Amino acid sequence: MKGQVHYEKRGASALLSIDNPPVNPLSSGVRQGLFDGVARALADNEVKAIVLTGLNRAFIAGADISEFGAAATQGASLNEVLEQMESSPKPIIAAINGTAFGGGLEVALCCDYRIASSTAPVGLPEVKLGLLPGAGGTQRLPRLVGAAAAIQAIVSGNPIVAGKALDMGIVDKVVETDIVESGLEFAEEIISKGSPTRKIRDLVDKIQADKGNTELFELAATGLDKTHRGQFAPQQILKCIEAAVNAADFDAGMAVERQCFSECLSHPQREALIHIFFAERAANKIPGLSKEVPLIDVQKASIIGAGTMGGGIAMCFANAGIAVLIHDNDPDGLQRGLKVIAGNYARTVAKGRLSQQEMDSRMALIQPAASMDELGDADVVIEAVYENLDLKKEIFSKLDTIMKPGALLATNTSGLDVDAIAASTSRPEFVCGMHFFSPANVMKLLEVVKGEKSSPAALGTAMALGKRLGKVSVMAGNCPGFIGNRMIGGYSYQANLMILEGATPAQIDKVIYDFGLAMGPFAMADMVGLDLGWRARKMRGGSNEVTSRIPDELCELGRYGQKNGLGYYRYEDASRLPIADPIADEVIAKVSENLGYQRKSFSDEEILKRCIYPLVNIGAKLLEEGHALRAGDIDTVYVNGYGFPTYVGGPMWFADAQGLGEVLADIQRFFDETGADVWKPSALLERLAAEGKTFASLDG
Ligand code: 3H9
Repeated sequence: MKGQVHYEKRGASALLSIDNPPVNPLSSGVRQGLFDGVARALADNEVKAIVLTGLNRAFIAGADISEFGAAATQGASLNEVLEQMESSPKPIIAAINGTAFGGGLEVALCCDYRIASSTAPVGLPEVKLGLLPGAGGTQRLPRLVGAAAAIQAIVSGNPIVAGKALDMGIVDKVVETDIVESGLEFAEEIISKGSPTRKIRDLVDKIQADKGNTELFELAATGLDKTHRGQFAPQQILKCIEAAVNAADFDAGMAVERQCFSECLSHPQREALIHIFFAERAANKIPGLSKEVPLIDVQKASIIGAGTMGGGIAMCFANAGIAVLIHDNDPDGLQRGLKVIAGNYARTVAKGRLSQQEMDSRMALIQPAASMDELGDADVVIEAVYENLDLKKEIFSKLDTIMKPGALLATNTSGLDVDAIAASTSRPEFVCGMHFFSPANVMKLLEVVKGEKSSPAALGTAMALGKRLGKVSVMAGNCPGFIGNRMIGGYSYQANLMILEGATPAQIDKVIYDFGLAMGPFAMADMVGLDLGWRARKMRGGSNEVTSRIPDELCELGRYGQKNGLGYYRYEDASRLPIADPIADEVIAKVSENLGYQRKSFSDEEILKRCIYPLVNIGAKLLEEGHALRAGDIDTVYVNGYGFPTYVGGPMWFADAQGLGEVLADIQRFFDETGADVWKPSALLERLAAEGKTFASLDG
């Protein structure tokens, strides 16, 4: 176990500097180093105060997440460290240099004073990992800020900027100057006052004020149904904060926290959420893509297409401070697109989430280009026109003549052949896919699509750009639909088949909603508009797909979805709430009978398997083919791009949790019953099931 805390005597203070790069989690070496450092300072009569800070970019990022669920770790436990700090007769000053999250803030809350650099965020984000602050955070924060503010901070898990932390009373001082020197000066002041200590556990005023306020907790619990539906940890957080207010004393509250923390720790949601935390970071690491590859320095971007996607992508660049030119071959469309962008920003300003000044500077970064020829000087161009391969090829052959040498040429296609697009240029090595999800300025996911000839520089640049734009980027191979859309086809098809076989849209949607998605496939179809697909099919001269028959019939009857209040459901007035409609159900039953289906009833379990297992089987095929690099990449795509519940961990993690033997048995049964290609078991799934392994075991 490596010592990860440096000890230095500076005047009458001991300076303890945590050094566990890059973000100083509380690994065993840090815990032991803190314990030893504080013990040494306490034993030294010349030391009158202790200053604690972090080297690197964080103060402390929290407990070491990789240790959860692992074998028992060495050295002092976090509780031993915190008890020693809190009982220290010499004052301890946290000099918060950077991120202080989770256990990191809890360490600071055991110090007597906290000063923070103005750029340092603090917070208790454990809920995002299916946990709760388990080192006294649920007991100390309410004593400092009151129960309502503590609920807001801990249940949301959101970062709190230093200035706000000062206003809330979490930190005592915010400094613009060197944090270590400021911490030492602060310590001198405290020493000059006789080194008084100040323990949060002894503060009672705030929690006294909340005693008996049952309404606060009842309201908060009701709110969780909206903000944290289906999640375990938030309920436990409320229990702990209620104990902070109502338990007999601090130690009794701590006992409740310990119990609730351990229940969260052993809950499957915790494992799933931590899986996603590491999967999102692993997705960014591309085997064979060396750090030495020189990337394109992106200062300026260009976008072709000012529709919903192009506009959203332009906003992503402007939000990241990158100048962007946007072109559309329809001048009116370009003006409309700019108006939509301005409208989007204005709504954010109206909600108080963006200042007018910030909106103005972002709008100034987005400039229209009347002609494609103006785009050539950009370091990256992203084509975002509608899905037509010939049109995209034509645009890329023109871009080839316009764009400066060494620029990245990316297509935002959601599933077309990137190699065919690249082949229309003389520089396919600079071409790749950058598939944003709609609305592009909101959705976190970016699929970076590797063409056969895409160079490491092009791919590395696209991945790095994704990070700059605040996206979670996943590399996908060039196959129809890439990762996400290739898989979703199986899900939608099965849902549409089941309503022919006897299920109702409301039953299927409820199963999917209860599973944790925001809405089921039919509520979603109504929202998008049934007429879009219907018109497209008509233009192609109709479709032979049996699953098109119901939406076609609904459209023939003038039921286009939410837009005219009738679709698979009916909608009252301007409400978006889907109401099951016997008339639509009758239409469905009639189409199905005309097609010769014997309608049957479905259990919720069967519906869930029919919807989710195609994702698993196709996901396994993507892994087999190498079009997805890791099972965790697929899960990352699904939680960030398709609203799959994070606390289930993504489709591949979900399958692992069911047991791959069980999953395979169901897939095999569906295949035997239907012979449908989607159910032909993937060879990888068969191998893993036979070996008793999981998809996660492939990722190491
Ligand atoms: C907790 O504290 C429980 C306690 O209440 C009670 C205990 C009893 N541990 O994100 P990045 C790694 S729960 C281990 O790319 P950024 C990360 O995997 C914890 N490793 O950088 C990555 O590794 P790699 C509560 C961690 O600058 C590298 O550091 N705390 C941890 O974009 C860089 O990370 C949290 O939930 C960790 N705690 O963002 C905070 N944190 O390079 C979780 C990071 O090998 N962390 N790593 O891929 C974060 O939110 C972000 O990582 C942070 C930095 C904002 C800190």
